[in-house]
Amino acid sequence: MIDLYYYTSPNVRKVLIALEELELEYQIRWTDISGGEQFSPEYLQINPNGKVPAIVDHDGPDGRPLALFESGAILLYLAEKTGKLLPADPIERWDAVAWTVWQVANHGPIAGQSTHFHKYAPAMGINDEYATGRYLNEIRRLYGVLDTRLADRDYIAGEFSIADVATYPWTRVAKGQGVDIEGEFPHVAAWTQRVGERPSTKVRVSDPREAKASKNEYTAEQFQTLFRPPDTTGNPTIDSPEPAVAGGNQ
Ligand SMILES: N[C@@H](CCC(=O)N[C@@H](CS)C(=O)NCC(=O)O)C(=O)O
Repeated sequence: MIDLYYYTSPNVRKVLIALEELELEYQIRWTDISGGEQFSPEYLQINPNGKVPAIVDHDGPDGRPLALFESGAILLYLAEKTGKLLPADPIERWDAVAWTVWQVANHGPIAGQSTHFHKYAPAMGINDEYATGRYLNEIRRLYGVLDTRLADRDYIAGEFSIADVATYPWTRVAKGQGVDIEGEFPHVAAWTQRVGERPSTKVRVSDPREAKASKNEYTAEQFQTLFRPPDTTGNPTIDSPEPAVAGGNQ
């Protein structure tokens, strides 16, 4: 049995899709990141970085329990555990790993920031033209890279793999990133539709909190917990350290 530490989010959906594809037994451990549950001492034992997803595989290597964080590491682990979702041929396999790392190191983080400045911050009355433009330019560049890749193949690494599993949950919500996939990146749009037809991508979490969380509407307090913007009241925070004493450098 695998525990999936879950909240409605693209990074967690990657793991949900993989578990469904691989037909592994799992249970949802609801983790309310808008209420700060990712920072509880118990959860930090599982993910010291205080984010979802994380898993605990109670039947891990040699039957020992394994706690794992970072969606990319989890996908690689599940692929290794089952011998599925990665090509058998080493050259193709490393290609699939490279595209998986591309997603977790480039596409995912930039899509997240683009969503923040395009959607979440404006909903709180915060409009930052520089940040919005910077992340939108970079996410559009990344979709261009993916579009070129998908021009002559059905899946990112030839056969359906964890590279597709990692990327799909973010392309399906590209609108929130400020990107018009259908209009600008036809190969990405066709691939998103193709992957979205797989039953694994249609699974719904039955927890009653899911519907509310899916709306992505946050109170000011939840917004602060989740996004931790710099404190504008003048109190020192990690983002705005105490100003140096005038004439400082002593
Ligand atoms: N690199 C991490 C990113 C995880 C991540 O950013 N998770 C978000 C949800 S998509 C989260 O837990 N946010 C809560 C917070 O930042 O406090 C991964 O791929 O697993």
